[in-house]
Amino acid sequence: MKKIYFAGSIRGGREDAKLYQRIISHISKSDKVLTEHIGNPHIDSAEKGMTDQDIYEQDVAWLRECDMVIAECTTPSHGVGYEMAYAEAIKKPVHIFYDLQRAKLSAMLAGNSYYHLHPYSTEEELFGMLSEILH
Ligand code: 6IA
Repeated sequence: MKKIYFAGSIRGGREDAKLYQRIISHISKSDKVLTEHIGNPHIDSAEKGMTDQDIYEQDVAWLRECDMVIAECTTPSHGVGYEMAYAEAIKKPVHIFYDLQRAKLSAMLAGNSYYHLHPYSTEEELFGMLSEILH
């Protein structure tokens, strides 16, 4: 079972939280998602008691532990951008998904050949590509 670090926007905006939840469920069928809370609609209360420093340290530890990073980057997020760069620096494979119609993916991700980019038009396409990556 691979350990997957799933990244998605939190303070950048929660418009896609339900999509994150569906992606996490899909990955969890075959692999272990270290960051299951990303899909939690009540993340504010779930993280109660954790300082920003706790969150940062926990997430960096999980990034170091994981076998692969999968990010949904349609909603822009400083935290996700940071995680993408961190994952590259420690040479973890990184797969970036984004909705072709809705996303304006940053040139700092779109222009970096290190990343495996997966633009999609439908969720069916997204889940098809996801299954292939996890295969
Ligand atoms: O800048 P953002 O908040 O959108 O960054 C989102 C990314 O940073 C996610 O991929 C997470 O891995 C990480 N991250 C940011 N905030 C948290 C968090 N609690 N818990 C876990 N990971 C986080 C924030 C709770 C707060 C809204 C009360």
